[in-house]
Amino acid sequence: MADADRDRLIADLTHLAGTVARCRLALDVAGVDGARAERDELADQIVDYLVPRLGRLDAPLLAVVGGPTGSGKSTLVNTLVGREVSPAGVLRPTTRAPVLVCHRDDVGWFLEDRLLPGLPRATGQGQPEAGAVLHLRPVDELAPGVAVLDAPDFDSVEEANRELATQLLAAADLWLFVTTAVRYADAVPWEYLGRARDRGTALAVVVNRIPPGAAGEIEADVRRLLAQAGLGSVPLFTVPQLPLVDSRLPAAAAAGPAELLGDLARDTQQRAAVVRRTLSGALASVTPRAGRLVEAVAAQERAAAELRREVDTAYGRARALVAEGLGSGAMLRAEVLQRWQELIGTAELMRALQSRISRLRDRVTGFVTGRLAATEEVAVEITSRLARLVVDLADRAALDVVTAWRSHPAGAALVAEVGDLDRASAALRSEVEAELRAWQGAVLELVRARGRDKRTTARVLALGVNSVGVALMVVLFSSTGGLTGGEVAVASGTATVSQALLTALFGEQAVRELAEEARADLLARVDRLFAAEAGRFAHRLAEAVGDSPPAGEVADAARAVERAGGAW
Ligand SMILES: Nc1nc2c(ncn2[C@@H]2O[C@H](COP(=O)(O)OP(=O)(O)OP(=O)(O)O)[C@@H](O)[C@H]2O)c(=O)[nH]1
Ligand SMILES: [Mg+2]
Repeated sequence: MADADRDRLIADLTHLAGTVARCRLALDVAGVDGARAERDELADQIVDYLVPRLGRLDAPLLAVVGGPTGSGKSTLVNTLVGREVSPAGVLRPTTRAPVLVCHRDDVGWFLEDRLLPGLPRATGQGQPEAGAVLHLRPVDELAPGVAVLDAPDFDSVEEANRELATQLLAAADLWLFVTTAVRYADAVPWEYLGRARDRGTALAVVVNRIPPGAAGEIEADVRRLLAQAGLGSVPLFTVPQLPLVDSRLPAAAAAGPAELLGDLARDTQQRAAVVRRTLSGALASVTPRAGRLVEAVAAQERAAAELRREVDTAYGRARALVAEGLGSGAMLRAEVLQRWQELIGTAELMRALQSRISRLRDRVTGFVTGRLAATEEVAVEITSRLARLVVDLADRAALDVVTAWRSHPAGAALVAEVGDLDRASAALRSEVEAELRAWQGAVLELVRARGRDKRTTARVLALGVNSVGVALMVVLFSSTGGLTGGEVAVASGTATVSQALLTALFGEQAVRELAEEARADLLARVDRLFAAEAGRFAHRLAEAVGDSPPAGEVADAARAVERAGGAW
């Protein structure tokens, strides 16, 4: 592969790892735990292994010794080196931080922290401390070219151990799987072996602590299991159960694995072949793994859409009920309407409207005197009733969403801490009132603007813009019939006189338009208020989802790697 192609592949892999790591998978949908683990493993393996390995194909081969706790991994490593480099012990688990043993000449590469860049290095000779620190042990006893890493176990009660072991195995050029005569059939190790098989990781199996005389039988059984798992060609070594000296077996007991590592150290080509094989396998595994992640991200998007739909439904319902409520007559109490009607419903006023403007001015004096209090009363009435309706419906919508989210697998966690989310926000009432006052102002503006010709303007001014505006609101709130002209005559007395007043001023068609405009404006304002209320839920969701990339972005990043990796 040409350098430029390799650089391209490295850049695309780096981009993919970043994209993968940003996938939050925050919503609890079915299978999300597995998807989260797979996301971490994929991002880690790219950063920990693929990128540094592609960057330096000739770097020392890393053999990671992994397996269940107490299987004798540390004992085997000590035996291979010929002295104690990683303490073995009776407490389970013993090894809690990875210990990497290599020839002195190779330590530079591992110190560079290109490989496993997230793990800080420690080079002291003391007892390794627990934690995600890579302890480096440069020695003369191992040949240059091959490093051995004693990993924490992957089946212990320590979750940190398991995660670290998984991460280390994904960084291995070669995996030395250590198990024992007693435990080789355990389930967990076979899951890991299956993963190594799927990713094409170079692998050798060591069965430790074989009782005298049982080697043949156990070896045959393990081979059978390996073949069943599609790992029939994997090298298999058996190590007899022997007394230990200084935490080590006699060197001859581990001759098989020692020879394997020795050969790799000696033979550059063989070493390069192992590296290539694992690297190709890991690279080939990226596409299907990223594909599964894309699926998981898409499932998150579907869940988010479902949750958003619940919000839309609840607030859509609230909006419809407001629209319905406007024409139901519920916004104005009968006695308020009554006073308003008494004021404007006089035959005298209607006659005055028909008369010349100078006469009108003279004849509406009584109306003008009474009008201030009555218009104010109607305006206040509308504001408070409507505000209550909007807030009540917002309360109900909020509770509806919380209830719906609670019963949705992905929503429950989002409303676990419900706070004040199950009711309208505290500031809503004053916001609604302010918005309604603004709307009333806009209605007056509408009325004022309608008086296009001089005559109408003069009449509107003579009656008072406020009164005409209130007449319009009354028409609007008395009955939806107010919008359809003629039928309204029988619908409501107050609306009728208001309508008559307005019709006398503007004409029937213009009244209809005015009412429609005022109604649309009001509903638009209510929509904005509800949108802000619904926004609180959208915010919760957005907080959980964060800047998680969309499925398409992950798919694109994966495709780029697939294209760039094709030449490999
Ligand atoms: N007699 C004998 N004891 C062994 C042998 N292999 C391991 N042991 C003992 O088994 C125990 C576990 O060995 P370790 O090498 O610490 O096992 P490990 O796989 O590194 O365990 P963790 O670090 O906990 O994952 C120790 O007490 C060892 O002394 C062996 O071949 N013979
Ligand atoms: Mg150990």
